[in-house]
Amino acid sequence: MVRVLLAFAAAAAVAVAPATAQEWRGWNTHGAGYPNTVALDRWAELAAERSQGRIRIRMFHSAQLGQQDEAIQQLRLGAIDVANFNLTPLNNLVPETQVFALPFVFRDVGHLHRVLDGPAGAIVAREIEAKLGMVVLAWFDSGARSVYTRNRPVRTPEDMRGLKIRVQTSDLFIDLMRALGANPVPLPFGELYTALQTGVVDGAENNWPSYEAQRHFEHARFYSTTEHSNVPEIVVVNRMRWDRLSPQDREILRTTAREAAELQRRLWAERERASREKVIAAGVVVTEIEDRTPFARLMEPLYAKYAATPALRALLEQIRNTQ
Ligand code: BDP
Repeated sequence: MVRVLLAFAAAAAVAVAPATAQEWRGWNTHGAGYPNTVALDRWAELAAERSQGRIRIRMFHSAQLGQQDEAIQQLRLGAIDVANFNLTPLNNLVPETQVFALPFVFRDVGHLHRVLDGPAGAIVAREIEAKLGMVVLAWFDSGARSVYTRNRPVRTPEDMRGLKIRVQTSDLFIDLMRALGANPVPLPFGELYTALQTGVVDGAENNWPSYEAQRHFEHARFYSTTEHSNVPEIVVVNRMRWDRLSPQDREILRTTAREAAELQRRLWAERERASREKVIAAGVVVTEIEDRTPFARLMEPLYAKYAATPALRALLEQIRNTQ
């Protein structure tokens, strides 16, 4: 009898334990040393420390829990608890995110950060929360995305004609490539290295750190600084998880996520330079696009299409009016 009771008590203790100290699963597409990876690990550390172990996040890096489109669904369902997502794969789900992906919409990095941390950032965060069942805690920088190709450099939009260019799952990016006369090929990030290697695509577009860290430069040796989009990234938590937290723990999670974002942005600026130098040393041919007007002009129709409603136009104005 005593044995049975003890066993029962032990089982009850196990059943109760997860409510206080359950480990959350975190998703991230990048590998060791990447600014996002370092910042997310720091976030987990800070959150655990300040909550005295009540919030325990185990980060799974390098897309171990799946590619980004799947991870977004997993996070909505609660199979993944926290994540860092680029806004592009949310474009088709939340129209407001498209405005942040529009070509040449941010004037410079300072402008981007002020927009993210200001009212426009709050609007986009609110819409993501309302539509997707996830709560946005902070914004990461993802730099400027540029085009890179396998066989020849891109100097003008004409050079893009007919090229198969990999894009993320986003109608806006599909239209952006079509506007340049290229053939967009949506592919998961994790499949791109092989696609470049085997010639399934002629090129792709990304920032310096991803181009370098994913080793795309090994097979696409021509990088052209089109800098056509500065689409940023979010740090999110599943809505049900969030709702179950005490106000104190919510505050801890939010504050530590913001501190992690500050770290990410600092590391980002350094890594952009370092990645650029590294690929140049490895023999990459950089084509500096001095005049981006021909690219911008062809992409102009995206504004009418993706900032079509009064609310989206107001958001665009909000960005433009951010000093
Ligand atoms: C990287 C983003 C990552 C995207 C990737 C891509 O950080 O979230 O998945 O680009 O192009 O810059 O898929």
